[in-house]
Amino acid sequence: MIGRRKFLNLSIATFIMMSSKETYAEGKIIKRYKLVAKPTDYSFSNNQNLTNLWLLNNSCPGPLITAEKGDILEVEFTNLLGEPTTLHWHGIRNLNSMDGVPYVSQPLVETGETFVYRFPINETGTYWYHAHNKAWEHVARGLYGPLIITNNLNNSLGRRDILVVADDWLINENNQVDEESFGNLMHWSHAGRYGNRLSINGQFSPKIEIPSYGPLRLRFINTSNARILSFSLLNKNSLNVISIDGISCKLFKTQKIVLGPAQRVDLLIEDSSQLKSLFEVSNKEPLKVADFITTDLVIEDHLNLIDPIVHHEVPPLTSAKIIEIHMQGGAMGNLSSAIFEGEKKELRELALDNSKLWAFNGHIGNYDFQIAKVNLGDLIILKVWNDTNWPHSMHLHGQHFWVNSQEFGSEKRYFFRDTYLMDRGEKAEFIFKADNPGDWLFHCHMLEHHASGMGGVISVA
Ligand SMILES: [Cu+2]
Repeated sequence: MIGRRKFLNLSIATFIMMSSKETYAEGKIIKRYKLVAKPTDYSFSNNQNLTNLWLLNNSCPGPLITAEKGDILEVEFTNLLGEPTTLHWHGIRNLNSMDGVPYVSQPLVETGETFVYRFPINETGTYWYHAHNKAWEHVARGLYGPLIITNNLNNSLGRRDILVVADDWLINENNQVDEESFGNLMHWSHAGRYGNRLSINGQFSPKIEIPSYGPLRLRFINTSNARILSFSLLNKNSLNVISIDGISCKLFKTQKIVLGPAQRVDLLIEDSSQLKSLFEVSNKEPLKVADFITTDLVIEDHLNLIDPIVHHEVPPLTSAKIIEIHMQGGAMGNLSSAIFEGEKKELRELALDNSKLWAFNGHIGNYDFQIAKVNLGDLIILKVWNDTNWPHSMHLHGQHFWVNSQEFGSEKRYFFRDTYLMDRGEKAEFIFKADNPGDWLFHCHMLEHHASGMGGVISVA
């Protein structure tokens, strides 16, 4: 945990370094945004009463932030929520001081305060940003938005580059965010807080405008607190996956895409005239969640739909350092006691007194729980065993990792991603080169699980 004083010194040093354009930002374009977080009345569809959300710039999802690979992104963030928060840039291989994790890499941004996030963008892809303090509540109330990095750009995405930002809301009979369920241990010990309405791009059952023919890129982002979403277009053509968690991959086909919380997948659609509706297909009955409507005949060209593939080869693992992570806890689990704040406690006591339910290696995780300390440049294998009765969407901050997985089809293959959805009982190896210095969070992105113990810090120094 870093103290406020230490941080202030660090931020002044950072400011001096960054305000010196000659040494730091030479030849780089600084892309500037302002985000203001505050409570806002919002309409999910035309015929519904307003719902009070916590939004960035009154927008749901928050405003699209775009930059080009090689730019410096600067976001002046002002908090007018009435309680402290921070912003995390999910999937960005960030400077540690800009990663937005309270108590680890920055102090909380209090109400009325402004914090300037400023960092270089080194990779194209589909990312997102979201609140990282009490994320189980702040993200559920709407504090998130898409972040898209391209190779070249005229301040907005092309008309063939389409966002599909999905969220799962728990809305009560008064059409408001269900507040009573925040902190509900039943949710926290099971799958997390599930919603009852699915929004796409901030609307219930929207009509997504697309050009009437020609190729398209669809960028899916699952911003749900806890719900795993499966999408299909339900026509006989299979889906062409071209990117996973922001990283371009060699095109491959699949029938549906499954997205754990925080995961992203980009699809290439060969001809937009084939697109009719989008379905969520987790349940037996497919649920239509959006329609595509064609607007006009477009004769623009189709440039830049696919980012060049940067090869991220799985390195030889002979010299790798192994870190074992045994995930335990939750309902129907095998955790009877765990160490919390230096003291061994029974699970019942942990749950009732501290709302703690999940553990790594027998320790209730927290922002100040260090899973491991590794040397800069080490090749690391996190041997992760999900020894619980629930799936978990495991996210590593600060870097992507390779994981040999069966998530698309029956054959195991390596994917390079920042969030991996683990089945109950699954053992997986997360492989990464620890070449980004700092304290990096590793946690479940089912946000209620993180809040109740499923998280810790891997320090790279
Ligand atoms: Cu989890």
